Amino acid sequence: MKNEYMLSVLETVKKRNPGEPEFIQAVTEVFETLEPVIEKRPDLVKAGVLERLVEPDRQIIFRVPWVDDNGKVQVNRGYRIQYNDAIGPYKGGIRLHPSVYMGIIKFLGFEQIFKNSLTTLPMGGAKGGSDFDPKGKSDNEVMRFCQSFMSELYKHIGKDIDVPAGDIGTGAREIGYMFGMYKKLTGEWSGILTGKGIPYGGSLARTQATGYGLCYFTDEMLKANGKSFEGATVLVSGSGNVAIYACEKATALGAKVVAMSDSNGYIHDPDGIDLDAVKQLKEVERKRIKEYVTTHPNATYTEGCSGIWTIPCDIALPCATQNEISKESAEALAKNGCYAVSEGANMPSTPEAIEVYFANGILYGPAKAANAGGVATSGLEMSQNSLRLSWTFEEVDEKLHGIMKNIFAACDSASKEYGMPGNYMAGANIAGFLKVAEAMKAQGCV
Ligand code: NDP
Ligand code: 2IT
Repeated sequence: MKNEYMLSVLETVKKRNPGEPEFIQAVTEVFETLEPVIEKRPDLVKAGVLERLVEPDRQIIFRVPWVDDNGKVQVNRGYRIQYNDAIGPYKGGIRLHPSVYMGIIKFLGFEQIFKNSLTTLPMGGAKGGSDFDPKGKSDNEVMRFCQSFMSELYKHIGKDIDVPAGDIGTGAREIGYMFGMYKKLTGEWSGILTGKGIPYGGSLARTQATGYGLCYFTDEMLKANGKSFEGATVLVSGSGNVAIYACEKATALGAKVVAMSDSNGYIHDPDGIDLDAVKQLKEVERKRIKEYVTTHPNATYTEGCSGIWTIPCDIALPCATQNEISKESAEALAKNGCYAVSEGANMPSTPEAIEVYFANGILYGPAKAANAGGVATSGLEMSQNSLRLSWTFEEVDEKLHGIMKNIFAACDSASKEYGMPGNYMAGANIAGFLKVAEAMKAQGCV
């Protein structure tokens, strides 16, 4: 990046956010691809759009005390960053993981602004979470934590203000407990969370949406470049919500998924992953992925996460967490002939890994575009709640499919318009940015 104005804004971001490398990484990536836009648009410079975009509207930090099963008080830290509401109410998930701190919530909230813009639905950007670890906790402990978390969060959210949802560690169980507490505290039934259970206002296909949407986007990207899922060998990292439904849809589109993982290690099943077995282990029994090999003798289990990327494949779908593909892992993928990497997780590729993709002509589907199907379907859940209607699975899935096709088309056309054909990362950042920037400019200096 050579633009002096952009370099100076980035310098301020670095000074104001010390010790938050993930946030700096996310902002740097977006800035690098926006250079040609900013050079064409002095009006956006004058309106201070970049300076305003990198500074969240507000950042809320709160204490979350709860009582464990031994009667001992535990204290976690809760976060909600309401980043930008230029195009709609704040929207974004809640991450529950011991690694959570301000820098992670901030990078996720920043990316969410552009992702939500790409969906074409009216949603601003936000993210929240806590350093609480649901793993190994009883249902009652999880419930007490969720109730305590909501007893502060409820003051800051609302169906036309801010609508949280799931992310790592927050699934249907956690959303249910949080929703119940909101209702009790306010005496109001309101669609203030998405990813709700089907009996109480959830949308059919929301559970599948991120993984399915990832495959719909990837399918468009592959087809535009003369490739397809049909007969392809695929790696999927993670074995949570996004990974499971990415595996399901990739398989339905004719691919063979041969590996999945969790934070301890990965399984390699050359016969193709038996997804029912993974669902039983992860969704029902909440066990570790290594248990898979006890019932599948042809499969192997290896400790450690990064080794999964050394398995030969055609397509890699990282669906676990940020920075899970390093430069070395990207080089291993390239060496083994992988021709596409498409991101279900948020920011799973390091900047060095992305350079390796481009240097080797690997098709790259960036997270903001490729995993936008989850939040898009959350937007459809909000619409259904407002209409007091429920659409069928097929109706929601068809709308999701259409949205993902449009997102690919928007990324493709912006990449061409700004002279970087095939660079869908630049296309996603530019297309997502322009809509928010126009809205911010039109609304004046607020
Ligand atoms: P889940 O909690 O359902 O699953 C997370 C999976 O990733 C688990 O297999 C988990 O393993 C693994 N994982 C988590 N942290 C790490 C880590 N530090 N190192 C290695 N593996 C890890 O979460 P989701 O499937 O919902 O989320 C996965 C990714 O997708 C995240 O990046 C999330 O932000 C992103 N995303 C999610 C959306 C959604 O709708 N849920 C929408 C868009 C993006 P273990 O069980 O061992 O912790
Ligand atoms: O990263 C994401 O887009 C999500 N975790 C989903 C957010 C949402 O509001 O559905």
